[in-house]
Amino acid sequence: MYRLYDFLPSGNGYKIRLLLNALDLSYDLIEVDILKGESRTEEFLKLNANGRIPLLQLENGECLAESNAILIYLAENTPLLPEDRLDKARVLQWLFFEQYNHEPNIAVVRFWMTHGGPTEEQKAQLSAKMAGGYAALDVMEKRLTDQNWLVSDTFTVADIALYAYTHVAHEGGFDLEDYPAIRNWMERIVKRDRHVLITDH
Ligand SMILES: N[C@@H](CCC(=O)N[C@@H](CS)C(=O)NCC(=O)O)C(=O)O
Repeated sequence: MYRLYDFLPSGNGYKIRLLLNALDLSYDLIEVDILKGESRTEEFLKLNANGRIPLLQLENGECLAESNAILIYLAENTPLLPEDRLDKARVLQWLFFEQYNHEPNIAVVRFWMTHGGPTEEQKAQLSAKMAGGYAALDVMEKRLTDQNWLVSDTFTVADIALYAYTHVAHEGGFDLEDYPAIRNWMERIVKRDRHVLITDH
């Protein structure tokens, strides 16, 4: 049985819970309260030297970190990761985009806003972070205006990775009113079998 170390409000962790449920895979959830430093204990650092969730422990005890690497591992040989070389690379394209352009803006601002921010220091970065977040949403909107899904018109782990923080972007103050294609895409995701909420596992 897989063991997932996770913190339920985390979008990075939610990606893994979305995928495990979509694939109907059972797992044990080990909750790690990152706000109390539980991902930085000596014990946890032995599992992930980077001190972060999500962390997937396999049946043989091996541990895998980085949400998008975990998505690729679990989705291998399933319909959620295309076999076609170019389509598979396009999934990776969206996963790298998510980590470089989307998450550092949208997830970070959400974290600030839901944890007592913005502080004076955060305020100094806020407009750049908001602009970066909207720029990422613009890229997604353009893609989803013509297609139902991000890659090859089938639901893949690219959609899971981008959905995780997009669906809670409003908690950071992002307004999705001008993003109808993204809103329709999110509705399609919610209607899929075995969809779970960010608070679920
Ligand atoms: N790039 C990593 C980011 C992981 C990450 O930032 N995790 C945060 C929660 S979303 C965390 O564990 N923070 C606790 C800490 O830094 O102590 C991934 O995609 O998994």
